[in-house]
Amino acid sequence: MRFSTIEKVNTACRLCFARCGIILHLENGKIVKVEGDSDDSKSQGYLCPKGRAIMELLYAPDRLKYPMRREGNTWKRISWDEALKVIAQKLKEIKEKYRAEAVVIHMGQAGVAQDIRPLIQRFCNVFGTPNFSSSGSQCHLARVMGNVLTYGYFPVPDINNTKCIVVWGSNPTSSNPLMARRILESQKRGAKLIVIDPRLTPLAKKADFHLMVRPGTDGALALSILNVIISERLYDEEFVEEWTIGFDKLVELVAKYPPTRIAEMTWVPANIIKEAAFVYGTIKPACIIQGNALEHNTTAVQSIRAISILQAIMGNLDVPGGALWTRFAPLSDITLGKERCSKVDPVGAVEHPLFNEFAKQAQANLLPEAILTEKPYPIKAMIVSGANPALTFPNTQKTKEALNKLDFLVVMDLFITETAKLAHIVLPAVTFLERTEICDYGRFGTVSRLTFHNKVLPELEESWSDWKFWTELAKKMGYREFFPWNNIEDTFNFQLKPLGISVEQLKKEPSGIIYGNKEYRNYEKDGFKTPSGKVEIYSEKMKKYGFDPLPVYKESDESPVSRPDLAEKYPLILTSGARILEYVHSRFRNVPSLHQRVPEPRMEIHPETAKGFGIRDGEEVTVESLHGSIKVKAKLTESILHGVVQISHGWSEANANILTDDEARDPISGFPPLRSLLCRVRKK
Ligand SMILES: Nc1nc2c(c(=O)[nH]1)N[C@H]1C(S)=C(S)[C@@H](COP(=O)(O)OP(=O)(O)OC[C@H]3O[C@@H](n4cnc5c(=O)[nH]c(N)nc54)[C@H](O)[C@@H]3O)O[C@H]1N2
Ligand SMILES: Nc1nc2c(c(=O)[nH]1)N[C@H]1C(S)=C(S)[C@@H](COP(=O)(O)OP(=O)(O)OC[C@H]3O[C@@H](n4cnc5c(=O)[nH]c(N)nc54)[C@H](O)[C@@H]3O)O[C@H]1N2
Ligand code: SF4
Ligand SMILES: [Mo]
Repeated sequence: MRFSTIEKVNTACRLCFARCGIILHLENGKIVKVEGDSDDSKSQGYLCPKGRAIMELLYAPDRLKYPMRREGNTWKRISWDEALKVIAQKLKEIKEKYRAEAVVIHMGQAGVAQDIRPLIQRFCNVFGTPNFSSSGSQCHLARVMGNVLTYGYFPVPDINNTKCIVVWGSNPTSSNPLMARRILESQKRGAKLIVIDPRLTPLAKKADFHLMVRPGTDGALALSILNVIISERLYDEEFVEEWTIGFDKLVELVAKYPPTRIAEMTWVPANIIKEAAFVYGTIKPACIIQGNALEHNTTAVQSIRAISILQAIMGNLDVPGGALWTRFAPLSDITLGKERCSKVDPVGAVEHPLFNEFAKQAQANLLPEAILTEKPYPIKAMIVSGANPALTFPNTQKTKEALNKLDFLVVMDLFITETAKLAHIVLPAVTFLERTEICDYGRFGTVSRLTFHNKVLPELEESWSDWKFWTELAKKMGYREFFPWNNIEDTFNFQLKPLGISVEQLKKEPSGIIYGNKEYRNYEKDGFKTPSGKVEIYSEKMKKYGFDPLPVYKESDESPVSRPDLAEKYPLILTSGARILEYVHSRFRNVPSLHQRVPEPRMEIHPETAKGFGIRDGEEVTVESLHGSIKVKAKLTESILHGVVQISHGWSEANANILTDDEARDPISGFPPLRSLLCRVRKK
């Protein structure tokens, strides 16, 4: 690709879901400046520190530039052809000796997700392994399950048009700054703001109500709010009558959750539960932002179901300002899941059959155990694409042991990560600026938009896009008939067919095409997409799978209430993984400007709690859980509940997942309790 001396290119930053508009200044094909695009309607010129560091990321000296093979402790450069040959041969050998399911392909949360996931699933289906897995095992799918089981879709909160916003277990100021900004703008227009979080987040500081909930007790809190709303008859009686099943049983269930009793359990004062419930119950429309924190405990799906039911009985489903039903673009399904899906169960299907029905993939949190025990069958090889399980999976010790046990591990990444260090082969990936992508903005509100993002820069040295790797590997394996595409645009054209447009047409629309306008109350046409066509407060499907059909609350497996015996020795509650604006999970610790801003991990602890252990601010302490221990510096802050500590994940020097558990999972989703464990701290 050639460029004139100075050129400006408009595109979107895809380092996080906010996707801010950016303008790149290119000089002789090299980016010399990145600025926020003030004409972008979503971001209006905003760039977070990560966006401002794009050049550092792109031109990082330690970026992988060519495939490498590990020989003992050193890496040897190899050609792509050799890499593909070795991988194809190994996969075939393993398939012959142990069957196809002995190969696992895990895809992480990196930018690979949107268009590459179905391509990797296609590869798995052609190869014959049911063991495709993804970061969906720790992210998003438990929320999808809770909402879909209740009313058949996963809603988008209509923040811009609402009168009341509940931010529940989410901190968009760090995780999606554009969303945080929209929340504050909506508040300025008069919307009430309720934040439910054990930490005093920036939004909590500005909220009308901040419910500082004990981690893991959100389900009980939701039932208590329902108790107030039902006993005060604040709910939408007409909607409940016409569109729900099981309301009478809910009335019985929530009677056991009066704020006076639940205050003790959740640590939220009873008057605050009551007042917040009253505000939420009397202001319409209202929407709830359901955060990732809700998924990381052993009662995840049921808690999310209780919250879903709350927004349903208030009549807030699919109304302007409520919980919108938006669709993704109807692209052709390229996974071959219907035609060629393996008959063998993926890992985790027996333990979490409902997750398997929803996700049709392996439950990644069970992979390390399966690799180590060879149950339900031997697993011998793994390809990891855009993930760093050595830092992001629960129970790092077990995860690393399992990765080490594999006969063959391939990692495709931008850098030598903690996971790549364990690989036999590493493959150099490209950044979002060095590849062509289609982005679906269907989940961003009332307009469903699909955009095309052209490749801005050539691939760095011998790095390849994930698309190229999977397509070339497929060809090397002899699967050309299933991977007939010569370039990514061919694949896109195939996917775009149901929309009746081509890549060429999409390219001509810099702000994308709108493929669906929002209509409200979709359920009035053909009912809810649940077995009964109604909102299932009582779910026969849950019952069929052996779960409680009502959104019952169960204490976390490790908590001062469920295990007072353990709490004597481990008196603190650990929640991990609060997002840091500068980093995405384990990424960017090697980017100097970001590292300078947040140079080291910290354990957040309330000064009162710290005092009890004689711990000073900045002092290095040992944190111990039942699963492991790490050393980390303490950060004393009034912004966290007394008795709770928080450690963000993704740091190799103080890896929070050494403390987390892979065994006590939410039975419905298989999600791990990353936000609700017991721990203790002591001076180093
Ligand atoms: N900068 C940055 N942005 C990101 C990411 C990143 O790593 N970095 N990751 C992306 C991904 S994959 C995801 S899933 C999202 C997640 O983003 P969000 O959904 O916003 O979730 P988190 O930031 O993980 O956690 C939000 C809040 O939950 C609180 N919390 C902890 N435990 C509990 C609990 O038991 N109950 C309640 N109610 N609150 C609790 C924490 O104090 C924290 O403030 O962010 C995305 N955006
Ligand atoms: N304790 C604790 N653990 C957690 C969480 C928590 O809250 N607490 N959150 C969980 C959640 S919600 C999630 S989503 C997971 C995320 O888990 P992972 O997906 O494992 O997280 P990342 O560290 O973002 O790993 C992504 C890797 O992909 C690489 N990469 C970036 N772009 C590309 C690309 O285009 N192609 C390829 N091949 N590679 C690329 C990056 O360099 C990085 O190494 O972590 C989970 N782990
Ligand atoms: S918030 Fe930051 S990382 Fe996310 S899209 Fe915007 S500039 Fe990029
Ligand atoms: Mo996530």
